Amino acid sequence: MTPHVILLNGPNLNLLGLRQPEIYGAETLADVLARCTALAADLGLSLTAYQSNHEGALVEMIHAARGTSAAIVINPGAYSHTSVAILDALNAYDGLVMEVHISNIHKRETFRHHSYVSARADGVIAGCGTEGYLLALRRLASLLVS
Ligand code: CA2
Repeated sequence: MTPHVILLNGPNLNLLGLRQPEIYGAETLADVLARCTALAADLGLSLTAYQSNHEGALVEMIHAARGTSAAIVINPGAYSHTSVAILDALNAYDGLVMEVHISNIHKRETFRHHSYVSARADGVIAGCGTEGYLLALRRLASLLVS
């Protein structure tokens, strides 16, 4: 059976490509999702993507992945640095978790250096631009597709 992956993007990532291209690149979220969907199909994964600016909505999307998805790729945005609720939801999820940050959070302000989600993530990618999402999918395929 084709392993299913949920791609979650948190607050403000709907603005990708529209503001701050020097930090987050010129691609829109739609561009990124198109590349991820095509790569996932090539790798033998199916993919569903969601974006929300609301912490509770992200928690509910993680709950919905329980029992239906083999893995979650998540860029929690600013909630990375604040959200115990998202960490708790991921701790209640039994599949693989890949955390992606477009920028290198360790090269930025000190408040971005800690991510609650990293305590649960099976892998963390930061500073690889939007290519980080594709790298996360490649890692999941190597773990899930035989
Ligand atoms: O580097 C990342 O991917 C971040 O998760 C992005 C978050 C930031 O709070 C984290 O520290 C690192 C911010 C996402 C905001 O995205 C925008 C994209 C374009 C224009 C404005 C915001």
